[in-house]
Amino acid sequence: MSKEKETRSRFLPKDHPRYVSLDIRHRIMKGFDDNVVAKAGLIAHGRGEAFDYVVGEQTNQPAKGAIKAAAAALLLAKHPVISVNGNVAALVPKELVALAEVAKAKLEINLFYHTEERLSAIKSYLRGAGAKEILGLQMEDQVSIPELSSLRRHVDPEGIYIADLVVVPLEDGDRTKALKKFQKKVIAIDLNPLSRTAQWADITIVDNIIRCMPLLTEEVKNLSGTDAQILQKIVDAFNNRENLGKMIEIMGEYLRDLAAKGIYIPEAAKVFAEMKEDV
Ligand code: PTJ
Repeated sequence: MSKEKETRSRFLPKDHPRYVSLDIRHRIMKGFDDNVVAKAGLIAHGRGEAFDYVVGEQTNQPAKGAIKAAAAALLLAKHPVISVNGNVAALVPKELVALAEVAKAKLEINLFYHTEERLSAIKSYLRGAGAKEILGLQMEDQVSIPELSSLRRHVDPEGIYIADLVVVPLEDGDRTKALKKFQKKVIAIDLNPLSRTAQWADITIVDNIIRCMPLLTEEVKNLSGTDAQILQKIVDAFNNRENLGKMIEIMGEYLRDLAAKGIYIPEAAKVFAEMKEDV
């Protein structure tokens, strides 16, 4: 049995009620061990888990609307680029390659905590998932985008630098703002509708990347071959401000519903109700 399989069978019992969540967390932990995920990526993942609770761990209607608009925008773009960081490479490597293929987009590694070791580890993950072309690999060939001081400013001259649209999953807000100011259309994937990334993007998909990547790829497939005018109408009809508002509203309603219940897990509620009757 491989070390990985042994760890999984020891710590991740398949019948655990939170198996799916633990499995995803394990991917991040393995990514950290493999030098793919930054230490701060562990914290970012925890924040994502917390927000996922508050959206009911499901793809809500506004997220579906954002996915459709994002698919249409990807198909309209001339030079779409998907920006890849450590968390994304650890969580959805195959899905990234699949989306890049159907949307004819390029994959570019762009790291906040940039080191040559991490770059190389992420490249291996993407290659293992079937990626043929990966941009952002030669630091000496990179160019800088203005109004950004983090290492994320270094971008590939064949990728983000000339892109008309950039997909930024699990991103930090500074770069999203800089990309916007650099005239790029930005699609963000972020479970936190309050994050600066979510607020600065043109289209924000407030959903777990694990759930929305396959849906986005499917939507691109569904819409491919659609007349450009119709695609443009889909994009024009989408309003990110309204969509974020709806997501925040859903979170509020969900929390109000939970507040009314107090104990929302049916089995636990039943046990406590029975205990009360016994007294
Ligand atoms: O790999 P690097 O060096 O480029 O660094 C990547 C991280 C993620 C560490 C860096 O971009 C960072 O610090 O990001 P932030 O500012 O923590 O933002 C990450 C956002 O992603 C937060 O708003 C989280 O709520 C959100 N998030 C975390 N996990 C998920 C998620 N959104 C969607 N799906 C998730 N699974």
